[in-house]
Amino acid sequence: MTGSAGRFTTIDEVACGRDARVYTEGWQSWSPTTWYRLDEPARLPEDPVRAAMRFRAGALPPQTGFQGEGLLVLDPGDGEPVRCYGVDRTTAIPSIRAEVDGSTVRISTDGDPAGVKRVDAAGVAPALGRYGDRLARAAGVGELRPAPTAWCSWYRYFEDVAPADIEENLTAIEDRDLPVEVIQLDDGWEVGVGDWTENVRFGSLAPLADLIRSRGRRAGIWLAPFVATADSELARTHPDWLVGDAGANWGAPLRGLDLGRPDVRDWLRGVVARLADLGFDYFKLDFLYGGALTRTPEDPDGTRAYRAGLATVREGAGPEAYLVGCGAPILPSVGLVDAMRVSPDTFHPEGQDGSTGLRGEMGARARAWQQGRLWVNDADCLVARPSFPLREPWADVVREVSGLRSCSDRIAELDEWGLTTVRDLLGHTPPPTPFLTEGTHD
Ligand code: 9PG
Repeated sequence: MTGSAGRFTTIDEVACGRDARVYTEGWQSWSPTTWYRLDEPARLPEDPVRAAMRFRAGALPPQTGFQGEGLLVLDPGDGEPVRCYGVDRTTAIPSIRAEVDGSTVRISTDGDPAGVKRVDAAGVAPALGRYGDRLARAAGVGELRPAPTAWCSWYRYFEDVAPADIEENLTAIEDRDLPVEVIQLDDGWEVGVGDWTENVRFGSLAPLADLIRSRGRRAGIWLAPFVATADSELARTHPDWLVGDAGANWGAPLRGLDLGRPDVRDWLRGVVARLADLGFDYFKLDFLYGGALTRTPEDPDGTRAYRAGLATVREGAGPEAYLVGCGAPILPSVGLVDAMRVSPDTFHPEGQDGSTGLRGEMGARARAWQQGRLWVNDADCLVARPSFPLREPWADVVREVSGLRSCSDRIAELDEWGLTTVRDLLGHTPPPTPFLTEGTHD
């Protein structure tokens, strides 16, 4: 479950104090990303499915020590500058490790040592800010667009969503004059993952998109364009389009798409363009890590194919569409998405009772520095109904570190606090610029 095949070359050795901390950038949106004390164990995959869905294929972290994907930060904890070790490119992303030996930390990489740049600054926020600015410049990130506010079906309806639910909430949003710009249909409309046509419950998305737009809101849609379940029609008809092991969900093994193939990209462009033609102009692009499983000598970590795939999605969606990455490789997405999920889900269906905690808090806080530099940070939906016991602390996290503001309740189930909080958080979206207080590791 751990260990990488590649060789690691030492690039630095640093004497550290007792308050030293290490930050490890996770591979994708859902990967653990946080600051650790040197004596803390790093988070490791519990099983092969989680390894595929939370970590990086072929580059699992070591049993001891720390590993970041393309970026690792060391605060020596003795008043000396914070050191960011990171790449200023978006393909061929090396792993970067920190090994602790007494009070010395050894930094190493499995990539070209010259490609790992060091950015030093006095303090965590200035160091990560400087690194983020540099990466954004190298990746050609243009002016960032303000994120529209959204209502999302997932955290209330999950896969059982039906057109009537969308219409009910659209009307409820109007009646209460809530500051929601996009009505975003999540998972549940499609025949299957890989088979991006409407299931029997939806029939056609055309009337639904028309309804949303005729009532003055934007239409948003979820899709997982870079994966397919092994039992999909796509897998049956085009087995040669699929690569790797992308974990499992929807009751089946998941495979990635080989986005290095022009025929796959042509198909992908068509899938997205059809939805754009129906009137959708906000796309929640999920499980994107499946697009970086291609391995060739020219593209050894699949990141070139991945970026070609994301560029194809943009072609299909059109230049004005708002693209939100989710389950997406972090560094390889820079410059190609408008917003990025920087944390795991608010909850999975079994966690609506609060029993699984604030799953999104750790990553959303640690990655706050990415806001306004790489993209707009999406910490995931606010859930404001009274039945979610963690709604108050979760709203605080969203208020503090989410640049994209969305909510996901049946509006009719909101009490006074819920309505006030939706109004407040969605009515005060931060600008697409860095957060003023990006915090420290403590
Ligand atoms: C729709 C959902 C929502 C959600 C996304 C994503 O590891 N897993 O099995 C796993 C399942 C679902 C999931 C993340 C991981 O959630 O983050 O907002 O859109 O898909 O299916």
